[in-house]
Amino acid sequence: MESRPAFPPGLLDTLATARHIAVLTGAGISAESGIPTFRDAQTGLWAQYDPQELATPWALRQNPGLVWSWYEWRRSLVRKAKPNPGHRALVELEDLVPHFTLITQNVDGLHQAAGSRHVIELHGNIMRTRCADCGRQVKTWEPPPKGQVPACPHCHGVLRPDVVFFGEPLPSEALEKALEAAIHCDVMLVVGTSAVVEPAASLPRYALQAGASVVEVNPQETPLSPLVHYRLAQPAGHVLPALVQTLKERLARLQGGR
Ligand code: BV8
Ligand code: ZN
Repeated sequence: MESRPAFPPGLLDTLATARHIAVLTGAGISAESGIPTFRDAQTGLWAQYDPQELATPWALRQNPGLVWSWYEWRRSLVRKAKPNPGHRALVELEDLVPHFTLITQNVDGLHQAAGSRHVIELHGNIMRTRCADCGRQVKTWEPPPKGQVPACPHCHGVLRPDVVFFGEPLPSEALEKALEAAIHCDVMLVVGTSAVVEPAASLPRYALQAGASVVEVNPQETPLSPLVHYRLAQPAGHVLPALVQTLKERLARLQGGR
């Protein structure tokens, strides 16, 4: 067994006694699955394009062909990507606590592919397509002429990925469930997010205000780092499996000891 990282004192007891653990994930948890994050310059999507320029309703209207092909490129990366040990560790964690809520900012569906059953997708899912005009979900369409966007088979409107663009509101039910979990959880794990995109970035702050212990898993510092109780400055794909395994052993000892 690889040598396990020593975890900060108190972290395991906090997790072992938690009734409700909420997890908020960002692009960083999918980095080890080969999906570029938004900010890692060397591979990040920002390097080629600025998502804030492309992931917007006006970009889709002004330059539908470019926006559509950017998403088709990203979908090709998602199709090749597999869940990594970080995603799988969260599936195991769900079975160790009485109440567990997984909230993701990611649009790649890798938590569901890993086996997580109830995933709150704050920003939609890149593998789903909907019509920007009539709003229907669309599964098949005629391939468009080069550089064009396919037309909705129902109303001939413009098709788009079923994601939340910058400047668009988040799905209200998803946001409400996420807020509910943030203010009621005992512990919030914040994994692989630069914690700047709102309103998702405010969820850990609500959890802190409500008295939860907040654990950040991120090799880099973020605006959240000074506020959290515990920081695990390692890649999620390494540290989450070790954390969950250590928690499992702690819980077994506690149950055995009872
Ligand atoms: C809204 C789907 C209101 C699309 C996404 C000022 C100017 C302009 C706008 C705003 C502004 N202030 C606030 C706003 C609003 C804006 C916003 O927050 N902008 C930010 C940039 C300032 N927010 C919005 O527009 C939201 N909507 O506010 O609507 C409204 C209300 C009513 C009516 C009308 C309007 C909508 C936000 C959602 C946007 N859509 N995604 C798509 O994917 O194409 S967000 C997109 O970016 C991702 O989904 C993700 O959420 C976000 C990127 O953030 P991260 O996930 O954190 O990824 P990032 O690369 O940044 O960080 C990765 C981290 O992982 C790093 O810290 C790295 O160190 C770490 N890491 C790397 N490897 C690992 C790792 N960690 C662990 N393990 C590793 N191995
Ligand atoms: Zn339509």
